[in-house]
Amino acid sequence: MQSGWLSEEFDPTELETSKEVEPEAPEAAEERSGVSRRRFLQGGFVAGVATGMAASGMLTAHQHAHAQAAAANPFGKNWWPSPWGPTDEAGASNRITPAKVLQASRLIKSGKIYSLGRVYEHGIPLFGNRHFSLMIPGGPTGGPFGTAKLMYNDEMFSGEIGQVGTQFDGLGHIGTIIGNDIVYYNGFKQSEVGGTYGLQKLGVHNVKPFFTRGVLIDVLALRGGERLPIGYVITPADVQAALKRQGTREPGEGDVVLWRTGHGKLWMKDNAEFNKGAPGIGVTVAKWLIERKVCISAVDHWAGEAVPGEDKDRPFECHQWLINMNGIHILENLDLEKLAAERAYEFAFVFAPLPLKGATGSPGNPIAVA
Ligand code: UVW
Repeated sequence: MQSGWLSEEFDPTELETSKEVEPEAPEAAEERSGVSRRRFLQGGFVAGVATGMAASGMLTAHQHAHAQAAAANPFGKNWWPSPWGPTDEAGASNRITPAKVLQASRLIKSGKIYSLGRVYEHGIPLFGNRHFSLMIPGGPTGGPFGTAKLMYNDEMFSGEIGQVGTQFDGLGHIGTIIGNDIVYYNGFKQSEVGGTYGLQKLGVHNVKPFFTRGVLIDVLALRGGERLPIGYVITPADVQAALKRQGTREPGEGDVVLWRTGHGKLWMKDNAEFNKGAPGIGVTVAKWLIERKVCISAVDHWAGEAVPGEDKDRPFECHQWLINMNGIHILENLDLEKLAAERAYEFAFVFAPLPLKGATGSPGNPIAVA
């Protein structure tokens, strides 16, 4: 890892806690034990401290309960409140400021629009048992109306509307079990988030529209071949080399990073191979994105990250680091081939998630304007 790859500035352990969720005690345990904050991030350390202190009688029952709850947090430490306060539900979309919009608009040189979304249709690859169905009832659905004999068609749709095809992951999509609860972005608990007819908190309708700088990082062009192999984890060295090769400035605050792996070439050509796994970022590069305060990490396949990733026992862990802990969205199943072919590495990125109340994500057609 290069020095500065994960700077001292980013550390979710620095965040204060405010919501009433069990694992709030590690600070206290930490102070008592004199253990450095950073070491709490290291696997197994918290559990060891809690158990050790309890065994030696150093903790009261209450303290012990808290320390055990902290031990149950797979990340060892709370990640809330968010940088936008304890009630925020918009996450990194808050980074799209008027200044950011103006900066992005200056990247438009030719006015060429690249459509990055996939067509939603029968036969697209789907994750697990998700489904997609669109039918036209009636054929035609209704009419005729009036003497001019107007006829019309509607469509009937069913499916996980925010989680099929080109999909934008909202902040209610991913949670982490801590003790007896599931904890989401900004410390919201399952009891606050859950809702039969849509999430009560963190629904995708809370996300602000994106008009910002987009940066394509073409790792496939760097590494060569038809596509990166399944399970290939993009390294920090890959990122730096790809940016250098392209002559592209590093991503910064509020930017969208789009990763080209080539895995998307399998889309509807070999769905079985497509769904087997994916190349992509691992937690190391996810932390680099967090450090740079980007607002979306986007990719040309279903998984959003490498599958399997850096740690095979922690599948989809980038989803936790980005969405759950830092409010950074993941955008999946983009078609990045045209951007790559025309070497459009930097552009204005535009996407407005559908304001589907209480949904976990959104379909849509993001565009790049170069
Ligand atoms: C999961 O991570 C479960 O889903 P997706 O990759 O579609 O966001």
